[in-house]
Amino acid sequence: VRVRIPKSPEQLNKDEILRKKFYIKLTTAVLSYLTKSLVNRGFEWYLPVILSKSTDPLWPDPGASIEKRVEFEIYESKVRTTLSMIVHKVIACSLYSDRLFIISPNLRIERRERAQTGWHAYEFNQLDFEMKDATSKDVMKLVEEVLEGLISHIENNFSLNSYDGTIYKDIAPPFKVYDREELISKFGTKWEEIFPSRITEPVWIVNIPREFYDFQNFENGKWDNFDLYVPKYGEILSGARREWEYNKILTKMKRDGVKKENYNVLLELARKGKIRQSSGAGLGIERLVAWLTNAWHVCEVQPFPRVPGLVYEL
Ligand code: ASN
Repeated sequence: VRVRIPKSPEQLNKDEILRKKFYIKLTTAVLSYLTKSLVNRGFEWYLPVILSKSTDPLWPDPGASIEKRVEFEIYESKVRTTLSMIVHKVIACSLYSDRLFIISPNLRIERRERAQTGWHAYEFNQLDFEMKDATSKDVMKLVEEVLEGLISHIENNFSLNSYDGTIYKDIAPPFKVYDREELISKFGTKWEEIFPSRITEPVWIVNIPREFYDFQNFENGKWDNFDLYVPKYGEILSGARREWEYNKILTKMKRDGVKKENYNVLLELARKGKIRQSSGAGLGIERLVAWLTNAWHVCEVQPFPRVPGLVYEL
């Protein structure tokens, strides 16, 4: 099936502009509720960085599909655009804040065929947060609480009949937890495509092999990380307990072919024992809004759509 491709603002008719205004209103309500909830829970609010020598390797991650890595030189230094602020937030959590969050643009130049998934954008915004001395369970519990609060807030304060009238989501935490291995044996290796159509409420998926910063138990090989999947669409949040031990981080970088030269500061702090234990996650804002509104494409909720493979003037 080919997915309808979101248009640029100047291509929209009156009705489509009304719909866009609805997404913008809802995004405002979502951002306002989420930031308030985190600030009330003692989180400190950071502004994003965009250019850095060190950013998320997004590798190895079975879900990553990057067509191009954006790198260039400023002041005789090679910098990359932010893929996620994971490195910065782990360091900030060790040096500055017990709890912090950032709403940061993530630039991921996804392969152009991903326009058809309806679930990828080449620029999106992530609500990325990190908590010192917390476990994965603590983070999952916080996400469940905030999401449940958000949905009742929207239902109480937002006129739901504005568009489609069907944005009501019935959620009842705690969400079910599935091990990825269990899903592979049930649905095969393409479980990620099949599974979202088999669920009727958000669920957790745990134990996903991915980047060096997620904690892995070297004795049994299991990963202490998690994704939140929503019905019909798929993943809207991913997070983990973090690695903090120098030797483990180094071993994983070597194993996975990740260049350690890009992570000198993190490694040096870890070597000195200055990386504190933490857990955290990142929530895709546009994906959350797309799920809440039943949008047909995640880029549809963006005022200026960032569709993979399609560069509009705006
Ligand atoms: N934000 C994610 C996390 O906290 C990392 C990512 O975006 N790749 O685990």
